[in-house]
Amino acid sequence: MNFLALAALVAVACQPAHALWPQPTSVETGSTTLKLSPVFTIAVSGLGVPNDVWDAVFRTEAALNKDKLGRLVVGRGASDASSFSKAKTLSKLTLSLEKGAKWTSITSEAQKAPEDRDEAYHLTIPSDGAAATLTANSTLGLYRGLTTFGQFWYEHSGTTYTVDAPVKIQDAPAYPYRGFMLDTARNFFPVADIKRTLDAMSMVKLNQFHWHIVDSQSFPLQIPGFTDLAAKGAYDASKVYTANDVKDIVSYAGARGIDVMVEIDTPGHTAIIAEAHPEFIACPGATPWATYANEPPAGQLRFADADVTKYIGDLFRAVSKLFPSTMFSTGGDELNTNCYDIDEPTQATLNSTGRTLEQALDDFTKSTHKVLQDSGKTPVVWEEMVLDHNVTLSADTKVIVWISSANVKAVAESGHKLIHGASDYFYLDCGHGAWVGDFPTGNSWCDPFKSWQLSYTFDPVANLTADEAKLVLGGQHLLWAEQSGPSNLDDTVWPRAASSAELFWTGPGGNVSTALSRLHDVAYRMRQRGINAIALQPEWCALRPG
Ligand code: CP6
Repeated sequence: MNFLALAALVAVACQPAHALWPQPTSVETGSTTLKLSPVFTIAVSGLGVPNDVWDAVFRTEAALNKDKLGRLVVGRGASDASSFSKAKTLSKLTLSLEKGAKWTSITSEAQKAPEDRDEAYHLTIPSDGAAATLTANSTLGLYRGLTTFGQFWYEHSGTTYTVDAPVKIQDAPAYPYRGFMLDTARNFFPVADIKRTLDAMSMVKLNQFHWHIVDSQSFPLQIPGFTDLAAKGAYDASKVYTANDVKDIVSYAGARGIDVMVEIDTPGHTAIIAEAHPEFIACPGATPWATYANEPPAGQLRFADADVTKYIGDLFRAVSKLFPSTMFSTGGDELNTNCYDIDEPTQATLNSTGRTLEQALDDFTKSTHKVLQDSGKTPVVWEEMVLDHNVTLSADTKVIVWISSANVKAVAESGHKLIHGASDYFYLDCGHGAWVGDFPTGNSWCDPFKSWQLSYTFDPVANLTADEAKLVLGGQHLLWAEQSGPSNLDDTVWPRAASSAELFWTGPGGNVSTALSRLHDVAYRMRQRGINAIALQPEWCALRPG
């Protein structure tokens, strides 16, 4: 290889970054150096500014001015220093709502239905030292703009600066649902891990935490009126989420522009309920487990039973009160019918009521979903509920694709709004290893490991008609936690999950080779904030002159 070719390769591998992530939909930057005043302030204009807006403002100021916990700077830029002496200093950012807009909390805006969220904002940073301006129609938009503002700043020898002034950004997301799913049932994650995950999510403008909180292996959620489930189903008394923990997580998320959608997966993935209510569960512990469930232990709700249906309805009503989101996932994946073939009570019920199993499933779904709708929630289900089962779903039910991206078209044809999360692109647990005998040590069929480049280049509207494309709400990365726990959470998720954050904010068509240097900076900043994101390239690359 000759020298020029090598130099070109290095340049591609280590481009200086405009460190924005996700890339705004419209951005103009210049090439003037602008320093940030050490006494930089953010001025908010208006009366009745909500507390979570002030908190976001103070956190941004602290991060930029002094906070050693979460400096938003990277150590790049030795050659930029030559322009410091001539550079003007920015000492103020003014933040205001557009005319006619009302001050509401970031939390209440984030907790709206995805279709009703307004995350657009307008940001300018002049190069002459005049105040920067951030405007939006909602406080959620202002919050997104603050995040973008914070991504402009580098530090060298104690000077905080950008080389991109003047800046003009008009930004809004391509998709309103940009999520991350965490399974806290296969292994437990303490509240602090979840908060750290929410921090990382907000850094890349993700707005939806999908909490797969319970499953067949453990029931860590303490539900008022149903406390026996966690008392008997948590791994131990310390591995529970109390109602206060949930409140804490929901409000921490809301202040960061994130809505929390809970999932109580039914009628499959429920074996653990037998610990408190053995009478509700068919085929508990049946062997060989693989005949009766996708993962041990076997055991699913006796959904044909009227008492079980009522119990789950009551449970949903109680759980709904803990989560202010408009959405509630009732799961519905991987239902195993063999389990009911060997369950005498279910067979007796079907016989006496003259229904098929599918008809009973329809009754159960209609009844439990009605409770949710009466509680003001929109049901969310996994794809099998529309592709494999003959159940009645309200037209507003949202569907998450998981089995394969090849199923997106069929889900769209059902007319339901859909959320991308196909295992062939978005499963973070894939590539961890194979199943060995009775012990699930991984999901070998979703191997190999899914790189950030793979999800980054996913096309959310592939094969869809224009009308079907309108049903796409967005998408998410997912972490099933059979082989994850607090010790490998951050490095399994970050910065990989940032790739879908940009895909669904900026829209498809991103270029992986120019994204790399920006994503490298994302990972770097996450580590500064205590999120153990993995390296994507040598640190040297980020130290290259801009
Ligand atoms: N648990 C639940 C799981 C999975 C699903 N639901 C899963 C299936 C296949 C793979 C990974 C995870 N572990 N409740 C499917 C939605 Cl490869």
